Amino acid sequence: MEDEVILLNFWLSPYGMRVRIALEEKGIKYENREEDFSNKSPLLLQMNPVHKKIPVLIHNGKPICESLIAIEYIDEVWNHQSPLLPSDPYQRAQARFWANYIDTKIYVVAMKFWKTEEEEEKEAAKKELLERLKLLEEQLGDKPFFGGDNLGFVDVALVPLFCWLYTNALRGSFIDEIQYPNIIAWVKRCADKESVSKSFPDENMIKRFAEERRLLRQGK
Ligand code: GS8
Repeated sequence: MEDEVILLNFWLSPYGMRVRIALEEKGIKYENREEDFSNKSPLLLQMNPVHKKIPVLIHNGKPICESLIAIEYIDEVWNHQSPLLPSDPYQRAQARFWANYIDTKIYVVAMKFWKTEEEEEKEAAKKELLERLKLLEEQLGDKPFFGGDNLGFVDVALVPLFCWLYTNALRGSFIDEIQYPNIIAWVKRCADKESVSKSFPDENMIKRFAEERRLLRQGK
């Protein structure tokens, strides 16, 4: 029987992008279904009754919620190619540690930075985010990917952040090549991969979205 794979998603969600990248890395055919947060589908409410959030991966009718859990699931079920987690238990634990750091320390402040309307708060979130990224800059070192020679779990967890940081006003001014040479080179290396570029939204769509938000804020 053919596997049925559906992804409940929202095009701008970095969490959704993680799952897309993992599916693309494995070459899995899936149906992407966009959700409207102001009118969530009955399927989303049924499949993720606890958080009612995307992404939800639905594999042969069964839901897998939380993006990092979905990536691990994908890696375990489709284990024939492109392993995302290392096979060594210690290395695997390390990868999970850094993915957890990315979720709890990086994405949390990135979301604050992205969503806050208040200038001072925005500046503070940016400063914090840059400080925390410094640790990842060191952790990456001169390795091609966090996972070593190939894109892995930690890379998939982090890279969607940069589809935002690389667009609109943030481009160039947010994170610079002098202070973050490893991360900058790594983002480019990731973006060269089809699994990543295919999963990133169109840059113009992000710009339009940011512009609409700006106008909305100004009450226009
Ligand atoms: C986060 C999912 C999430 O925040 C994960 O999957 O890793 N820890 C989860 N999803 C957001 C969209 S991204 O900003 C969401 O579904 N929001 C809808 C809502 O809150 O109503």
